[in-house]
Amino acid sequence: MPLTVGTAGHIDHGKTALVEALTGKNTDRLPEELARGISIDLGYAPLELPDGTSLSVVDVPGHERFVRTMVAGASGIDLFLLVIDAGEGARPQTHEHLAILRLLGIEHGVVALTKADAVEEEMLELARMEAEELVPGAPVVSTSARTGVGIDELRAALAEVAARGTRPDTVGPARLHVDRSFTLRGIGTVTTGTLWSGTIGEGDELRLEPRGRTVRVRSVQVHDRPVERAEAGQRVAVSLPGVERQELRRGDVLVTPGTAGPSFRLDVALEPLEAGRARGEAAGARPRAGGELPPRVMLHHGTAETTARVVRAGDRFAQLRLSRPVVAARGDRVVLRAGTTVGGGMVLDPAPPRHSDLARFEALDRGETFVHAPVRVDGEWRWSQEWLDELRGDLDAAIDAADPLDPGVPVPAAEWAKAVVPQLGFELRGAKLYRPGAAAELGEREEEAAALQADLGLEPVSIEDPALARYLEEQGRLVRVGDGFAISPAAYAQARAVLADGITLAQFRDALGVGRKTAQLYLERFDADGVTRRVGDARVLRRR
Ligand SMILES: Nc1nc2c(ncn2[C@@H]2O[C@H](COP(=O)(O)OP(=O)(O)OP(=O)(O)O)[C@@H](O)[C@H]2O)c(=O)[nH]1
Ligand SMILES: [Mg+2]
Repeated sequence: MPLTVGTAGHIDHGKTALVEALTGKNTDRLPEELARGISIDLGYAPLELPDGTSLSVVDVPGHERFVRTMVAGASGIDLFLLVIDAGEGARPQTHEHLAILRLLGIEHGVVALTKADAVEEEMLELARMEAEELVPGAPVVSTSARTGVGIDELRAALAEVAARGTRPDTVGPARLHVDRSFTLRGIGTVTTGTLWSGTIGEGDELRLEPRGRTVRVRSVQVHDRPVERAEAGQRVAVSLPGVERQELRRGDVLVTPGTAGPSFRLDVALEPLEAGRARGEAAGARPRAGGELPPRVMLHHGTAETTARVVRAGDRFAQLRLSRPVVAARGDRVVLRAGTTVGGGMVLDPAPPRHSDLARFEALDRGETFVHAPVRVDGEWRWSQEWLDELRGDLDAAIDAADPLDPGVPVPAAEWAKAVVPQLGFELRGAKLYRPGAAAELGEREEEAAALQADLGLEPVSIEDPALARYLEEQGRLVRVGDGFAISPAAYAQARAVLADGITLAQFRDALGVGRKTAQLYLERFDADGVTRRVGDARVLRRR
């Protein structure tokens, strides 16, 4: 059973050195990491334990400024490896990382006291006592990456907690939260992440969200080794032919089609920051769930982060309104930060209605389910009337804001579009939706149109707005020539009158009294309109 273990702990406490001692791999690879001697981005290494357990290690940075990166690395892990410098004891990010692990629901792990070679026995004993109090129930192992002391014991402790830990869900739909992507010569775009649930294999069709794109997996690797099928709990690299590297970024999600879509709202049950416990203070009253949450927070989910507005519902619940969509599922954990970690939550509804009352939250919390945004049930899409009305309202607002010359909105790029669009009552023209019978109108642009028309004559005038020009041409108010120019309809008629069978460009130019370039534009337009045809140097008139 593969599992992922993530490091945690204050800056410089020896996380990366310990991972290297365990796995033989130095995960600090960025030039800036090597120069500054600190971790900045996530690092990954495979770890085979003596009992045959294979773990993927995610090494996180400890610097205060990179807590967001730590959260991205920690979400999706199965076990923690909390690292505490035996000489320093617990420091601010020891506490914060521990709080984050608790908010993410990661309960099983090991505490490693590091740099045992650098402290006296008595100091080590103090550090051990502090660690046991801080993380009750977790094995505490003294180690030194420098001398190798305790590394075997640490392996044994990891094997023990791995055997106790919860199994990742390998039967559910596939969900992979992207943390890195790169281009490999001869292979194309490769993206990596921790597989939260399900399996991914060669040839699988997946959805890349929130972009809303269907992709096909060419090949799968686990820690640089090709596999037929990767399963939940593994570090996975997936190659996606036809996808540009720029189309992928940390925070994106690959999912089994039809199982999860992007959402701008999450209904959550708030999780308290266990401040008292995390700081090792005397056990105080359990803080109220949610406690004091600022109205605006940074939401961390999977490898994604976005600002969110917190709309409370009673003491224990909130709707989070996001500025960028996330792809979540019921039961997912989120972390809320505002400068520092301020709380967290468990997703009750990943796609809730905009307005929901306390009763709905409570029902969700009791395990009831509601269909709001579309879900696929037995192959068919279902959604609530309220959701459909919300969508129609959003599209109506977008149409109101659209250019009156083209009063339509693109069809939503979602999987449910085919099922939902016919229910909306809009008219589908090409790839856009319009109100039934809606026609282009100038609206407030009549003045602009009149000014443009007043400029027109024999000489082509350059036009700035192609949509406006197209509209005016349909109305018979101008004629477009070349790429981005227009003439008056009268000029077109005048030029048409001087055409004669067999006329050359030079003759036409002289007859019309314009320059060569202008003459050329007119003749091209006549060709396009089927009035003339080019034969050698001359134009012959086509007759119908
Ligand atoms: N004496 C001694 N020094 C150690 C040991 N392990 C790590 N160090 C030193 O501690 C410093 C920090 O080690 P890292 O492994 O980079 O610490 P880190 O926790 O990964 O730091 P960040 O990733 O920046 O949070 C380095 O200078 C290491 O050489 C050890 O076992 N003994
Ligand atoms: Mg490090």
